[in-house]
Amino acid sequence: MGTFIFKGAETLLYPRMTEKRQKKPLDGVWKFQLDPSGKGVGERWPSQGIPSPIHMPVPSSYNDITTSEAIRDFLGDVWYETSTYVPSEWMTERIILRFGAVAHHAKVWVNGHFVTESHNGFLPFEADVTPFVNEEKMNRIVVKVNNELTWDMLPPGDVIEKVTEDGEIKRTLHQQHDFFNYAGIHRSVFLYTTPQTFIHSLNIGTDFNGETGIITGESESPPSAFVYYSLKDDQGEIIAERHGATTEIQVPEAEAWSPDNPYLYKLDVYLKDGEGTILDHYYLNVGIRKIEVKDEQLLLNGSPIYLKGFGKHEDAVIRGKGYDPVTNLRDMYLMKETGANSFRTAHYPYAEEVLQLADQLGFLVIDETSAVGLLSQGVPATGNLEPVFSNGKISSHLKEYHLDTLQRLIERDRNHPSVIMWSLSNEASTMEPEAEVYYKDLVELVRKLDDRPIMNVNLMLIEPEKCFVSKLVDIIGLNVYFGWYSTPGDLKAGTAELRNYLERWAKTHDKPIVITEYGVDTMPGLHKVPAVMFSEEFQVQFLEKYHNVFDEFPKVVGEQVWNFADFMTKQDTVRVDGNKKGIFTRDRQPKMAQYTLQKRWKSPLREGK
Ligand code: GCB
Repeated sequence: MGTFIFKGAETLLYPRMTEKRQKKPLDGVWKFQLDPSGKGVGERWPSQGIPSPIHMPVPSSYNDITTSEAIRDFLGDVWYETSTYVPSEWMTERIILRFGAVAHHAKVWVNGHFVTESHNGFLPFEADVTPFVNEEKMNRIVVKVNNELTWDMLPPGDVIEKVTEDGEIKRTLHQQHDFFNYAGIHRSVFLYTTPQTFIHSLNIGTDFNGETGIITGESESPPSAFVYYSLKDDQGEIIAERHGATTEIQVPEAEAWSPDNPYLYKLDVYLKDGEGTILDHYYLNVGIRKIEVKDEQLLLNGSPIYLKGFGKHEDAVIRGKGYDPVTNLRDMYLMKETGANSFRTAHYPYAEEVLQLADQLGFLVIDETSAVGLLSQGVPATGNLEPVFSNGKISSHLKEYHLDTLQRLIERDRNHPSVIMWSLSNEASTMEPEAEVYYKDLVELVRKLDDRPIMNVNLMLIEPEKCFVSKLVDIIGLNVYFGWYSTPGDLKAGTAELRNYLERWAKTHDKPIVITEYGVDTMPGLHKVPAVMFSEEFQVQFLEKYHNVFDEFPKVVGEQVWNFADFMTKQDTVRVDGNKKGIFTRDRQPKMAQYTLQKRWKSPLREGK
């Protein structure tokens, strides 16, 4: 299997309408067909259309839309098709076809011409389709999507083939990660335009010294054009104007961005020719804030901040992993209501629209790559871990893919004030010495691209004294389930184990710690006194006991419960219609534990909490 990396000339700027740019969402109902024998290309579906389609919504996972088990559990190629006119006035512009994300592999044709491919299920990709679109006829867009995982990509997985008793070959997916392998066109599809001379990229940085804010801007654009920045406050009043591709703007008496005051400035960026004519225009929201790790604390705008919140998933009833503004906003209001100030994009980059709202509503986001499952076991991981780094299971292809994902994640998300740190991976086999070289290269790449703190999230089997990666990062993420996966049901023993584990981490590393996961499966409506596992009472007691222990450790600078809501997993003996560790049900109604969190998170606990 070759490498899955495609560094094209694409830009990762989110499509926006301005007087110089247009966009047309292609979301809606598309045609769809399974292709179990992989005959679509041979039968020329890209140019002739897919022959026996059903209807399928975009964006959405395709798995849960119909009642067919064959579609839900399908492994292999599926095809999507839509058609659209392109307005005449677009014909002098660059016309770009952009996908927010397609899981996991996609090949795209426009009017029969192959235009691009992607092998990253959680990041955007696009193609300049200007040469391939017709002015007067409908344009056919065909996408082949494949949901198979390999160990050359993230998240890794294997397709296992077995011959059944009746001689059929049965293919199943073997995966380490604990979420359903939803697939399809998961995020919005846009056709958009840019002028021929256009802004390729923007890198906005901010700093804050308690009074003055500093905004730095860096724009990549053609040498023949001039860049011009105009900064406005939230009322649209101009605060500063600057010329030059690289700029620095000082904002006296700046309004600093924070979860309590998510104040956003607006930065308009123009490209002009020698005569001052505007060639291109793009804009961004800018939150002035400073995030740093210092003295074993996490500081926001110079003061300690304590993260309260959730590990989430992009997961909802029927839509699966399809981006849905309705669910997303409900989630954000529920999180605010619970007193949360943060969340982690476990276990992959989320839709750009999620981060846009996090900027506006004020959430601190731990932005994670799709590196989940870089270890020998699935869930629950107990007992001895087999090596994956030292025995070649993790190949140089996978590492290149990981580096590429990280780079593109940073390029996509670096302008969001809500993003406060990068999470390199979730629960990798970091007790192998070979992991050190692997992670050193990841850390080096991040340091080159951005100055935000770096986190890596650890499995509770990782021994602090033997971890080869934690020393490389700025802040340590810990996933802890003592009293659940170990000493099940015994919270006294569980909390003692937790205390001991945290003591060991605090002793071996002079870094702040965020509890990135803690939680228990809970059936809504199941009540038991005395509490037993899976009851609502048990979830409440688990949280309360864990919180008491967290409060003993000044180095613990955050707690994010696993999970915000119940979510779908593959079928397994340890899962009842999915993972039930949600504080909310899958349809976003509270379990009793929401009130436990609300009580704690809405009252001040210690500085920054
Ligand atoms: C973990 C994983 C998460 C699982 C969770 C669980 O440590 O990071 O993906 O869903 O445990 O519930 O077992």
